[in-house]
Amino acid sequence: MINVQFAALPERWASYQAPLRAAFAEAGLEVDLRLDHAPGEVDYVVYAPNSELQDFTPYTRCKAVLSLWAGVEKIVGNQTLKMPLCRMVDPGLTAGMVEWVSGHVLRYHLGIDRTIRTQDRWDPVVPPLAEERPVTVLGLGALGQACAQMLAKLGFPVTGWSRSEKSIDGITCRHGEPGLRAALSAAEIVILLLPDTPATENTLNRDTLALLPRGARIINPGRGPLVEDDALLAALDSGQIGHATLDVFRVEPLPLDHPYWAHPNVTVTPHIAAETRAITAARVIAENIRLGEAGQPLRHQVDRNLGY
Ligand code: NDP
Ligand code: OXD
Repeated sequence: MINVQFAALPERWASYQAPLRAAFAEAGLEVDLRLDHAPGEVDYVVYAPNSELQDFTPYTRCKAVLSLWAGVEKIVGNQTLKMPLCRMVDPGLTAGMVEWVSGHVLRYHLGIDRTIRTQDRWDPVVPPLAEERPVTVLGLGALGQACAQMLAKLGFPVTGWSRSEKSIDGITCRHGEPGLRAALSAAEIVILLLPDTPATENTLNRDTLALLPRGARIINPGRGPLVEDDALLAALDSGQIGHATLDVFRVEPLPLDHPYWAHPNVTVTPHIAAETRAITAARVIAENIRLGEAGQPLRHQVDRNLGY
């Protein structure tokens, strides 16, 4: 019997319990899934970083912590967590992010706000074709790559930027510090899908925002610290940035007195770009436990040095 502890906000238990049990059965795993195993008897922890569990010291035989979240910045530095940590790569979450990003890119591209604002007059403005609108995706991981590929399918010339060198069909790939300038210099719409690490903090700052063509739009479903807030507000006020759609913030919920709420050229969404979906995520968790029990390498292991 494999003992699996579910450690997330209590309300998540109702939505995850049945899908996890079904996925374990489907994978041929005999699992005792509970909220309250004795820590010393737990083999795997299914984990959300906002759970009460923060001290892993008593989890002496735990073989891995399997996160339900893609972003692991809240847990990656936890010194009590000595066992492997895996982040979530879930087809349902990826599909949600692709839909959210595509929708917000098309809002900008087609000028949908202008159409809504001009319902009192016949004032035709024909949007350019997607092929005339360069788009850049910062981060070419599970989510960034899927979004970049969908945007390329829609016809946008897509540039992607990552830490390591990549080659992806239909995407112009840049990497590392020197690649950032090239990735930003023509981008009319920039999407941030980087993890929150010391190396990615303030990726968009006064200097990098200035590299963009005037009036560029920013879409951030990555993490708040990727953007230097004061620099973005200044760029919005000067017109260097035309509009920003922000889903994630340094402090969440975004405080009601934060200037983003009142800014006419900012759309705030409450960290809803993409959620882990219980049915598909449960299969990912089960597959990782199956691999662990078979002595094979776990998928999507976090590199503690890189922080993602
Ligand atoms: P991945 O780990 O799969 O991808 C991260 C990407 O960022 C990789 O391409 C990586 O490069 C790149 N990267 C990391 N550090 C740097 C750096 N210093 N310079 C350049 N590129 C860098 O993550 P996911 O795609 O799964 O998720 C991305 C983020 O999306 C999550 O970390 C999370 O913060 C956020 N998220 C937000 C959600 C929401 O609802 N708003 C939902 C889910 C996730 P390389 O490929 O070379 O490693
Ligand atoms: C995640 C998120 O990291 O929801 O999974 O932001």
